[in-house]
Amino acid sequence: MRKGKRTLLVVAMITAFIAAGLFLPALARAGQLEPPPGAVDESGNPIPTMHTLDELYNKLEELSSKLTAVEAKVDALCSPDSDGDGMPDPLDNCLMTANPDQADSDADGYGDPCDRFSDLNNGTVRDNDTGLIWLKNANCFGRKNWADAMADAAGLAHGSCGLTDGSVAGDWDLPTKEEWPAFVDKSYSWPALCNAAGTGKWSEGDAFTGVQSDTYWSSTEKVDETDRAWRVYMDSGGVDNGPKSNDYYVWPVRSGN
Ligand SMILES: [Ca+2]
Ligand SMILES: [Ca+2]
Ligand SMILES: [Ca+2]
Repeated sequence: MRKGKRTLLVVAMITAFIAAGLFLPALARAGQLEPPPGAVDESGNPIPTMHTLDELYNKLEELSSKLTAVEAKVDALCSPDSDGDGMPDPLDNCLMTANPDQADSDADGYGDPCDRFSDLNNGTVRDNDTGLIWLKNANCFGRKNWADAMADAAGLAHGSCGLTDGSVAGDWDLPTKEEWPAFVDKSYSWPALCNAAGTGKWSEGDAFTGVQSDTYWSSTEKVDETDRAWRVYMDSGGVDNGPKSNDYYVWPVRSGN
């Protein structure tokens, strides 16, 4: 045998001895893949079953997702509490109304004091019946003819009318003639609008501001008379159409996405 080959053989043998010395005890401690049923070690303890790499990987994945959930919970608990009711914003079922008990009688996820309308604390109010997001300020633009009202709504964005919602021009529109009847509450008049809880008539700030018991534009043109568009009377909640040249109030809305 040549000297080079002999050296290689010696190195291989030493490596094998070291490997055996390092790993055999570990294997003994880790257990066997499939020990015989009821097998015990010399002390009488059950021989543990060794986990496969797949099992260990799955366990790590499981632990990792649990850790992520705990981190999210900690983040939520450390968030601001805008209404000071002891429930941090991400967990509060009624963000801008103090409701420490978080009561939610109909279990729809919206606390009793804002069961119908939720003030999102960013210049917007969510209609919890329809999911639409309305401008909190129902009189940011005054009275406009239909074309100007449409332009005002289309140009609305974060930074104007009290908005801090990250919206951009193009997100907002006037309500359609179908969205108005779904929004008003004809149980009430002057205006035909309920409060945030859905239990009484609207009053200033609950949840909207500046609501006019007057006429508001919709975005829907009259099909057979294109110089007319649909409008809502907020005093009664009724909807009909009028000449686009008339000046009515502007109340933009956007989707909840
Ligand atoms: Ca709170
Ligand atoms: Ca609250
Ligand atoms: Ca509720």
